[in-house]
Formats: sequence, structure tokens, C-alpha cells
Amino acid sequence: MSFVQRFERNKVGRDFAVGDIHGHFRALWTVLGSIGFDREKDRLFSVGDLVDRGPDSEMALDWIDEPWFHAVRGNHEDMAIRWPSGNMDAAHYAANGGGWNVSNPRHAQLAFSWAFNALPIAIEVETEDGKVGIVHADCPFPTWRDFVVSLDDASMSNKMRKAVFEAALWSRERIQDEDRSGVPDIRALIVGHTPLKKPAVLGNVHYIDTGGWFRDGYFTLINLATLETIPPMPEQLDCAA
Ligand SMILES: [Mn+2]
Repeated sequence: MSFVQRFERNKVGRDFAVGDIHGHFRALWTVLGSIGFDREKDRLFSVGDLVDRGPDSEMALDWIDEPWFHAVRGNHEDMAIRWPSGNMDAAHYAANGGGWNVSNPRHAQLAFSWAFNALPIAIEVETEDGKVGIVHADCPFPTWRDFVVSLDDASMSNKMRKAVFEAALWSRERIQDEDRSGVPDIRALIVGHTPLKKPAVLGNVHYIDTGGWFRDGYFTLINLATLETIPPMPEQLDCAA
């Protein structure tokens, strides 16, 4: 099994990525309808955090099964993976939105754990202008190439792999430091994890979690071919004016 999933260029339709969904699949469905999303031709990539907080977490497995939907693993999937092992605190998990899974029957908890454990850590999508990367929180290596090579390095110790996953799924260092140096070896990197009032771009790293799962938030989609967001960013509006 590879922790990196790679996709050829979409020659018949459009490719979008969406920020953290957090159990709001029905709201996202409405957004997809508003852009005329075509399930036969278009593809939707998720930066992870499919579950917890919203009312539709249970729908995550159905979405993962859809041929047009592809997700990387988020830290909330990471928690659902670890939950059946019994070494997580239920109150802490519930406080992070995992209450729906705490009250799930055992067989359902295992089904979510196994399905999320099969999700890649990183996705690469070919576009006309080069490869676009997707990871939940950050690329924890100096270059994208170093990152994806390390993800599938069988000689890496379990301890080291755990540290790499941890940083890829949880790190907020780049955005907290406002580090604009970007990630070499990739046209653009799309991440979520850190909720923002509007999308942000640091170097070639695009932050698209605008809290579609939150009361005052909304879903941001980014077109992987053009790197334009829906709704447009203020700068893009200025250009159009
Ligand atoms: Mn997250």
C-alpha cells in the first residue's frame, strides 16, 4: 500500500479541491450543485477532516466510495483510526467532535477506522501547468519530492514514520510563522486544517479551509488547473474589475 495517491490529468472535466468538510456533506453537495459539478467528468479532492462536528459524519464512507471523490487523511481521520485501539480519551475525542463515533457500535467504529486507514497521506494531481499536491496540514520536508519519497520509504523506522505523519496531519508551523518560502518540486500545494476567514496563499501553498463546517464559515473550492478559488479571493475580484 502506498501513502501517496497519484492522478493523471483530467482531460474531460474539471478538478477541484475543497477544504475541511467536518460532517457537512449535505451543505457541500449544495455547493457542488451551484457550480454544476458533473460526476461523470469532474473530480473533487478533499484535504481531509471529513468527519466530526457536523451532522453528516456517517456519510464519509459513501463519499469515499464515489469514483469522483478522493481524500487525503486528516487529523480527524487519524483520531477515528486510533479510536478502536482503546488508548484515546473519550471526553477529549468527544470535545473534538468525535462524539458520534464514541456512540457508534463497535463494528461501525472498526469500519471507519479501516476505511480511513486506507486513505493516502498525500495526493498528486497532474495539471496542464504541472503537478499539484494535496496534504491535510503541511509538507514537513524541505521539498515535495523528499516528502513523497519518505512516505513510501519501507526502510523508515515506525517512530520516524509516526513523526512524519504527525507533522503532515497536524502542523500549523508554516502559517503561524507566515512562512512564504513555499514548497519546491510542486506547482502548488493545497492544504486545509487551519480555519481562516478567507483563503490564504503562502508562496505556492494554498490554505482553503474557510470553515464550511462552522456557523459563520463557507466552503472554498479551488480549481486545480487555474488555482482560482470559488468564491473568488478579493485579489481575483480586483483583477476582474
Ligand atoms: Mn484538521
